[in-house]
Amino acid sequence: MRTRQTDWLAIIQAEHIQQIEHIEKALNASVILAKLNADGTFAQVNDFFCEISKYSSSELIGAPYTLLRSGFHPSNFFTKIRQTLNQGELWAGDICHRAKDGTLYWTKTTFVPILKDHLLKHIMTVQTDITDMKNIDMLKQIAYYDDLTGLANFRKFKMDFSALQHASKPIPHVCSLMLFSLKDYKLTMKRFGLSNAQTFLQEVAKRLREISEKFDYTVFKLEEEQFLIFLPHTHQSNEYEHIIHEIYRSFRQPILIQGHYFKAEPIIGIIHFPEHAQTFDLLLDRLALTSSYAEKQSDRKVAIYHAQMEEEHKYFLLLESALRRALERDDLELHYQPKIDLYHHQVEGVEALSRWYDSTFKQVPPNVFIPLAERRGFINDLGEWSLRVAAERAKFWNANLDRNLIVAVNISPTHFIQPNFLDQLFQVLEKTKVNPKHLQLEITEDVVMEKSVEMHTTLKTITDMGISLAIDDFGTGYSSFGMLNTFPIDSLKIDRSFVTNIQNDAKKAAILEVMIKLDHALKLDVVIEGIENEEELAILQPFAPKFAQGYYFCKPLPANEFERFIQKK
Ligand code: G
Ligand code: MN
Repeated sequence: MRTRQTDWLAIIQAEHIQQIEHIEKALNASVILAKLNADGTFAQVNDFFCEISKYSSSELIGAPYTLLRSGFHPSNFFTKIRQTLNQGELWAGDICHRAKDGTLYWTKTTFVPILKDHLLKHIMTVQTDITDMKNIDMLKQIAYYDDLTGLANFRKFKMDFSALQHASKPIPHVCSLMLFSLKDYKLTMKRFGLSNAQTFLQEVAKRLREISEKFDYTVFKLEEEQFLIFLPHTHQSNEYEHIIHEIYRSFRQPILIQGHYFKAEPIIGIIHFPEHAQTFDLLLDRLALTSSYAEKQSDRKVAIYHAQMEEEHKYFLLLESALRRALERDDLELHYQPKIDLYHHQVEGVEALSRWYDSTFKQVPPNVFIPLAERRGFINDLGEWSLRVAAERAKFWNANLDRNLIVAVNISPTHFIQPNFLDQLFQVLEKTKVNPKHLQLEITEDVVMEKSVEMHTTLKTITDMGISLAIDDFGTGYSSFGMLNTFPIDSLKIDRSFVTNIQNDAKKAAILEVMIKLDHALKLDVVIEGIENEEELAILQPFAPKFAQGYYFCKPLPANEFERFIQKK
């Protein structure tokens, strides 16, 4: 009836309706459309909606929108959308849906609230499929970012670096790189498990990122505990000095994970581009070299690349293969330094010390070759060798020298915390048939003081076997006197730094006096190490130390010379 009317209003209305129909047709043919009821259930869906969601319209109508929930978004995601719509506002964003067959699809989504009398009546949603784009984004995320820490990864660094260098041709962009790693990370984490290691790395990443916000640098995550810090500016400002300072300050604070404190000591290698290396690969090789150099520093483990490192690197490679060979051929030697009982003026025991003479490298000091074996991963073999040789000696001397003699062996902390340490020890006992009472292990206080049940059990197992334990270099680490009581320790060997220069340092004498008193208080054998002359001994005399060791009494001697020394006594 209406169409027959010819008044203006009718014509306009007809045109409107036609226009709306056209729009609806166009929309239907191109986008995913649905109309929802105020309670969030489907009222109407178009073919595209069915096609992409793989549900039929009869399955969708009446069902809640959350039927398509993918689990990708946080749990309050839809509640928040709902709040926006209830306020009469439009919501737009990307949503990940789950189709009927379980596959995921992404849509760029708009929800439009249809209000009547200020109340939400319907919701219209218009969507476009952006699954392909999202997949590419996600692939990029996977390819260029570290999952655990969210930091950009090495691939990203390589790309950024190359882009920067290309952009600044013909003069290369001047910049610096820092390789950040942590001392003893792998060993510590091996003992505390993967999930703790991951939490630990997240905290490390967080601290580095916090510092990066103060300074203009980018952090990239490499393998394990390695991070790359990229300083895009010229290094002439020495900005890296401030950064290193901040890093050290930040990592002085131990990391607490499940009741365990993890001390993380940074190792930092620095290299400048293009000053120190002109190609990307060379830059990274030399940075790695610089980092291994930094690791060898005793105090602050920081190093800046210099050409001499290459020479030293070659030297250490040769030294390493010579050491491995010497170990195979049994070319190392143990020397023995007597431990003197000052009350009875006799040799109470003996400390075995490894020595290495090589025809090319000459006498290599133990403080060079032991850390080398630790770094290069064969301290186990070296440690096993010294345990076995010392045990054989202990067996032989106790059978032939007509006296009881305890042979003490130094155990490197890196060796001691290996999972197979106890097995090795059992095997040595079995092979050599030594009486465990004639064997003592010298370990450092940091190893003992670690508050783990595991450590306590290990120490107890050792003493249960009959082997005694001494804490070596006492006073240089972190032990608390209170804890000494709780460990099955037999002897404290006071670090020789307390004796050095004691003539001019009254404080040292006072400390030694207290430590000697521990002898009675804790029922421990206290051994003063490093007494080199009569003067030093005289200063200590009033405190009546019972045991001592040092060049003044006897230097470490080869086995046969030690036998002669002891027979003279
Ligand atoms: O850490 P430990 O106490 O195990 O160190 C033993 C080392 O100390 C050996 O290399 C040994 O040669 C050395 N040493 C032993 N007695 C003395 C001494 O009186 N003075 C100095 N400077 N070194 C000593
Ligand atoms: Mn020692």
